[in-house]
This record gives sequence, structure tokens and C-alpha cells, in this order.
Amino acid sequence: MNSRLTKLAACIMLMGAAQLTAAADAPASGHPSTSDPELRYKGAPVPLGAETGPDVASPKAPVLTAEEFTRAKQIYFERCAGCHGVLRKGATGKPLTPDITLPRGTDYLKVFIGYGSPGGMPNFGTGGELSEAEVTLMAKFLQHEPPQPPEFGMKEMKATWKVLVPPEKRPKKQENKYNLSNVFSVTLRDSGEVALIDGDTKKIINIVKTGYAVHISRLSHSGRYLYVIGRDAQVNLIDLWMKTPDNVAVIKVGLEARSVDTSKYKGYEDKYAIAGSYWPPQYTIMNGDTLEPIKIVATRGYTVDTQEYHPEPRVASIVSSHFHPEFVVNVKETGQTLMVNYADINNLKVTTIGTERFLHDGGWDSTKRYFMVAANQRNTIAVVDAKEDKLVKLVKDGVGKIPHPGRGANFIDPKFGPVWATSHLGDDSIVLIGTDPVKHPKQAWKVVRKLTGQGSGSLFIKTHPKSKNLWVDSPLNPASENSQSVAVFDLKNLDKPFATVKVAEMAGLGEGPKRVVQPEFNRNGDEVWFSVWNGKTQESAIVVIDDKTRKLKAVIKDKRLITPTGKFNVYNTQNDIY
Ligand code: DHE
Repeated sequence: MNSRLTKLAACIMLMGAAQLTAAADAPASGHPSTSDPELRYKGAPVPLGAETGPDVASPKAPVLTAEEFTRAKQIYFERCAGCHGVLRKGATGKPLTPDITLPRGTDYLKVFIGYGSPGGMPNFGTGGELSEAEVTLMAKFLQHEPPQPPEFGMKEMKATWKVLVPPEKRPKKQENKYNLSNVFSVTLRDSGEVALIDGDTKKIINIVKTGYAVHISRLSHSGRYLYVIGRDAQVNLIDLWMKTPDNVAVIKVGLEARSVDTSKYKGYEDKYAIAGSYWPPQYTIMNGDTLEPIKIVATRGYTVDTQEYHPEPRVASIVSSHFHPEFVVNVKETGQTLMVNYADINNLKVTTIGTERFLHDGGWDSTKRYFMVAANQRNTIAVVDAKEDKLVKLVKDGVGKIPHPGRGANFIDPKFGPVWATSHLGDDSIVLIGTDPVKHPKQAWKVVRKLTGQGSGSLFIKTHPKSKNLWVDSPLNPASENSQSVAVFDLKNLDKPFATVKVAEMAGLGEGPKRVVQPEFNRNGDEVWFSVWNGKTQESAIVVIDDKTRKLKAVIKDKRLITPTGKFNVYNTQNDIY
């Protein structure tokens, strides 16, 4: 960059990201003080192709050739959309629509992109991720109208839908000898597969092809069917009764997605599946055993607080109610929790509960009546009553920075009774929230205790009704001694500091980041499994710890275990045990 730009850079650095925000009425949380772990987490590529269009050349913006447009779109989806949104309306990052970017102009934007900002924007230029020409290209591109990816309706879904083994040709009973309740579905993030691992023998049963950058697995009520969703919105249905469990149906429900679940209410067991997508912003209800799409519902609408229209509110976590025939669908950018009643899909009843913006992940309390969902950029846990279909409380006091529970952890605090706990991406705290309004009304929906963990960058926390331990990971902590180990707390004595278990070291791997991620218990609750998540071309492993002794029990290594991350034990996932 030339000296004029360097001066401008210094000036903008001083002004900070607030300048970009001011005009835009951006989310109050915005970028300020975005930490390294957060950026690492949010900055993942969005699986939309450069062909996504159509392109709209804005007359006032700098001219771009068709080739430049294509290249810029690709860079945008790979590097920017995860934070700023596909339509640049602002998600966890600032809005970047032409009404904001055009008045700023190319030079200003070049500095921002090139040097980053104290508010959390990475320095794509000086950091070496983009060349100077690419920085200039992006600065110009951002002044044009955002190209909108195509919608994805019934016609498009049906074109991708395949029933590989029709229900009548499937096994009538379990045709293998596996103890299915102790099988684990392990996300192999960068190979677009899941590994089905026998929890008893620790042997791989099958490696099943799924969608791109596969994300989570969920179980049907019976435990027979496994549903897997990829970031490319591909849902795979795996029949665990087959001699070798494998895919029996597949569909794409959009262009980008993260969540899937199945109907669990009495009378509807295994009947429906639901998948939420990031793009288009919608959810799709499907037949449980074929994935045939039945109903698509858009989530575009108004934000809970300022009542502003949001064109791209993504569907985050989805869970299945045990109190009504309902799915609990959490819409991120608008902060609406939808109780979608599937009893009569043609006359769909949806109760819209205004909760808080930036809903992400969450789980049930131990009674499975209250859903605890993190509004992560608002440092809030929203508590939704699935029996009354009402918001109970927005827990804010005492919650740390960017709560990230996964599904959280339920246990009995010796002093305060039943609690649900979450760790945080943005700080080292673990907060315990009282969940028993009947016997412990004073503690209910309040942070009753704060534990101190290894550091920021935690994503998942776990215990089990039979365990006396609380396991907390910190895979995105900048220090490798923290990202490669986990903290374990004694549930009988929460005043005692945590013990460190050096999980990555136990795996005995070579080079690589070796992030230790997501504790998951086995069926009996006496083993806890961790992924040691290495680079795509490096060796990874699963480490199994004896929960009681906290000592190594087994290391599962196999060249097919490429980038293992989430693990989903059949029984615990099927029964919401965490
Ligand atoms: Fe996840 C759950 C979204 C990055 C591993 N992740 C979820 C859920 C959402 C979500 C909405 C809740 C699903 C539900 O319960 O229905 N995750 C996102 C993102 O948008 C984000 C931040 C960026 C992205 O580009 O995807 C993201 N997630 C990651 C990762 O980088 C992780 C650590 C590794 C990976 O496999 O990609 C990761 N996310 C997970 C896991 C769960 C999850 C393991 C399920 C946890 C559970 O116990 O249920």
C-alpha cells in the first residue's frame, strides 16, 4: 500500500470499527474486542460457489469485469460471508451494504481489508492472506450490490432427493450384531464423511459419505436412523439396522446449513425430520424415513428488539420437544424461537417466541422442559418453556463473554440444586444456571456459580448423570497447552480448582494444531471421548478417557479418521443426555 493509504490506515485504526457501524445501525455487540478464538470460529468458508449470482453492477461503484466479479464473489464467500452474512446485511460482523461502503470509497475500504481494525477485522493484506490486487478488488466489489444466491425451493430439493434404499427394502429387524446404543457417529469435517465407531470394541464400523464440511449428527426417537447434515445443506439418512449401516436417502435442503433433528413426541416417533438452513433462510420438514420434503418455511422477518427487517436470518439450533408435537427452531439474526407444531403440517401452527438476537447453540435442562439457548453475541442465555411455549427469562447477569454450550451440561450443584452449565468462547468462565423453579425458586434462571476454566476458546462442556466430573474443552484458545488439553472439575466439590488432562499428548501424534474438541460420553457414562483435531493432511485421533480415574483408556487411530470433530453417541443423543 502507498504512503497515503498508510496514513489513512493509521487514522482509521484510531477511529476504529465504530465508524463503519455508525451509519448502519449494526448489532450493538458488533465486532469490538473480537478475540482471536472468535474469529477463528466464525471465519469459516461459506459453501456457496462463485457462480452464485446474478451480479448487479451498481452504476456508482467502481467498474469490475465479469471475471473480477466472479473472483471477488469467491473470495467473499470464502473469507467474509461467515462474519458479514451472505447479503452483507451484518451477522456477527458489520453490515457492508453499498449505502455504507459507497460513501467510504475504495481507499478507505482497502485500508480496512488490508490492515484490519482494532474492532476485530483481520488484516487480510498485511497478514498475507490476500494480495494487494485482491485487497483492491474486494474494496471495489463491496461497493456493488451484494449478489444474491438463488432460492432453493421444492423443485430444487426434489432434484437432489434420492431414496437409495426404499423403506420396504430395508431390514425388518437389526441385521448386525453391534450394540447400537453405544455406536458413535463421528464428524470427519474435511473429508465430508462420518465414521461410525463401535463404542464397545472401539473399531470403525463404516465410513459413510455425507455432505461437504459435515457438521452434526442426530438420532431418530427409536435410535434406528441417524441424520447427518453438511454445511452444504446435504442431509444424509443412515439406517443403523443394515448389516453394514449406510446411507438410505439423501437430499439437499438449501445451499448452506447447520442443523437437523427428528420428531420425538409420542405418536410421532421417527415420523418427521427437520433441517434448518443458513441459505436460503428457511427450515424444511421431511418424511422421517425417506427425507421426502413436505413443507418449506421461510424465516425472513423482523428482529426481536428493533423490529427491523432482516433478509437473511439463519436457522441455528433445532431441538425436538417432549411436551408437544413441536420442533424448537432458533432463528439467529432476528432472535426468534419458533415452536413449530407438526401435528397438522398443512395447517402449520407456529408460536413465535421473541428471545434474543444471535441465537446459536443450546440444550435442554434435565427435565427436558426448558430449552437453554445461547444468544452468543449478546452474552445471554434465553430460557424457553416448551410446555407453556413461553419465554421464561433472558439470563444476562453473570453470563460470560460469548457463551457456547454445545448442548450444555446438567448436574446437581451440592449447594444450589439442579443446574445447567455453559462455557464461553470469549473468556475462561463456566457459568452454572439454576433450573429448578419448584424446589429451588430463588436460584432458578440465575447464574448461581461461576467456575474458572483453562482460558477462552471453549466450545463444548459435558457431563453424564452417572459421572462426577464436568469436562470442558478449549480448542480455540490461542495457547497450544490449553487448546491441546481439557479441564475437569469435580462435581462433588466445585470449590476445588480444575485438573488438567493433556489429551493431545496422550494421542501421541506428530505435527499439527491437535485441538482437543468436544467431550462425549459413552452409553454407560463411564468413558468420555475427545477428538484430537489435526490438519487435513495430518494424523488425528480419538482419545477415550476413563471417567472415574481420568486416565487414558484407549486411543483410536486410523488413516481414515480425517479431521474428527463432533461425536454423537447413539443413546445419549437419542435421549438428550448431557
Ligand atoms: Fe458448529 C453445533 C453453527 C463452527 C462443531 N454449530 C452447531 C449448531 C450450530 C452451529 C447452529 C447447533 C446445531 C443444533 O444443535 O441443531 N458452527 C456453526 C457455525 O455457524 C460456525 C460458527 C461456523 C461455520 O462455518 O460453520 C460453526 N462448529 C464449528 C466448528 O468449527 C466446529 C468446532 C468443528 C466442525 O466440525 O465444524 C463445530 N458445531 C460443532 C459441533 C456441534 C455444533 C460438534 C454439535 C455439538 C453438540 O454437542 O450437539
